[in-house]
Amino acid sequence: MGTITKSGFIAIVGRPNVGKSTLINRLVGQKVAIVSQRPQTTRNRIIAILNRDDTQMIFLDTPGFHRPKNRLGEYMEDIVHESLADVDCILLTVEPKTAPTEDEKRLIEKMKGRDIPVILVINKTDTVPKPAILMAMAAYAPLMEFKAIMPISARTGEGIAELECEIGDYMQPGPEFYPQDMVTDQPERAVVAEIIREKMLRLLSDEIPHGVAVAIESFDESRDDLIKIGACIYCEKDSHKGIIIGKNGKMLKKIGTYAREELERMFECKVFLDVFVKVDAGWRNKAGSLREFGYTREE
Ligand SMILES: Nc1nc2c(ncn2[C@@H]2O[C@H](COP(=O)(O)OP(=O)(O)OP(=O)(O)O)[C@@H](O)[C@H]2O)c(=O)[nH]1
Ligand SMILES: [Mg+2]
Repeated sequence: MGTITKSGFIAIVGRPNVGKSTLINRLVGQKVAIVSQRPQTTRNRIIAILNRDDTQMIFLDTPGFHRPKNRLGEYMEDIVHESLADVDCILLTVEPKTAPTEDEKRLIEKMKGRDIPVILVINKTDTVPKPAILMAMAAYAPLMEFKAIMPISARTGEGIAELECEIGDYMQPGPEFYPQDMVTDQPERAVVAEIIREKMLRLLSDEIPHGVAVAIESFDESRDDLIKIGACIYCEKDSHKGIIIGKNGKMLKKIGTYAREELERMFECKVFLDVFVKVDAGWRNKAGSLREFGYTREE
């Protein structure tokens, strides 16, 4: 590890599902943020740290920018606003398949006049032919002054080295803000809760995964060879609880097994994971529940 002489904060913003979390994972070469094919996967700001030679780049993954429909959504929007302040560079991430949306235009309005360099990142270039990428560039370029327009594929890694190089230009002389062996600021409990939520986003349909929160009730590392974790899934309705548990408990078992397998790989030891389900009706609009599930900012 070398001495860090340059550093900076980079916010990754954009509407839901454009691949912001996939990008942050790709940039640091490790899964720090969960990813799903559904919009509104990320709910919190997640920090990931990349050290390159003398430079420390601190990336902020943010929730997809959308019009909030409940207090959880308002919290997510606040996180985006906060992330736009006090950063050295912003990556506005978009997809080449769609024209600029209302949400994206609203987000761009918030970035204007901040005097922070914005790079337009056109992600998912692996999904479209070249002319579509050029069309996307032409559609977004007039909306504000971008320092650069970078087509990338967070999935294949194409364009990532070039993007990193471009970001390097906006890093400032300064110290390391995080120890060089640190990749994310998330506590282990938060990582576990997110992985369980990711499995639900994958396995359950419709609105159900959007209405769940996961609370880690116990985390016991007292044994060297085994971590014992107790987790509770909170959902909004009795009918949802039934679906999450499934016939003869099959669905819950599947969620638990998938999560445990990933956690065992991550912690490199055996994991005993006990998951149960409770109903907390309307939690997405209840301040107390939001606080309990970690959707509040510590001042
Ligand atoms: N083909 C392709 N798919 C991608 C790429 N990047 C992301 N995806 C997929 O797009 C979907 C959304 O990815 P996420 O990283 O969760 O998107 P996000 O912007 O973080 O979404 P929110 O957290 O909801 O705002 C997932 O199914 C990803 O696998 C890419 O470069 N190419
Ligand atoms: Mg995300």
